[in-house]
Amino acid sequence: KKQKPLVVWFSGLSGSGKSTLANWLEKKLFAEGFHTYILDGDNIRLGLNKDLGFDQDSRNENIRRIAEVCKLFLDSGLIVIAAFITPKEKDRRIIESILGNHYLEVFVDTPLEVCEKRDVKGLYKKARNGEISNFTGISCDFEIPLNPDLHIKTESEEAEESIGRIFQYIHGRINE
Ligand code: GGZ
Repeated sequence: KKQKPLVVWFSGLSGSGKSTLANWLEKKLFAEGFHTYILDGDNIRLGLNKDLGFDQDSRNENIRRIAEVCKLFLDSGLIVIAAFITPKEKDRRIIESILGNHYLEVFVDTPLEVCEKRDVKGLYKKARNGEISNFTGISCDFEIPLNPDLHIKTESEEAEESIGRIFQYIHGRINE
């Protein structure tokens, strides 16, 4: 099957559901015969970017390097699914400047209260206790995306529906 490369970039708070959606989307694309690769904190922050922390400069550099890696994968023809908080609008524009119209911005919109209540990894609790500094949503700002291509409200839509909507949106752009 012939495909056109694309980067589907999920942005949103920790615990908003980015990775879950990324994995569902990969499954859906695989079932449809597309070749994909997921980039997320687990394979980037533990490897390539393990020298980076969570102060603003490190986050900017984190995002910039990831966008450059995405660009390499685009050259190889893949559909890249990236899942990073990407808290600043300025960084989203940097991604766009690196990837051009191959960049698709998806805002995973889950309210802070909901993410904090889930607190799957116990990080919000630690952030509230001051054990983690610069924690997005608590001690660091998340700027609401101004002009995302897709806006996913995880509270009012099942993941399956969201994935269906994303697939509808991108399938014209990834079919050669
Ligand atoms: C935000 C943090 C922090 C701080 C560690 N702030 O839910 P997680 O655990 O698995 O995902 C979060 C991940 C965020 O890394 P990103 O590369 O996506 O961030 S950014 O785009 O802002 O560069 C969280 C964990 O790292 N984590 N400390 N202080 N998230």
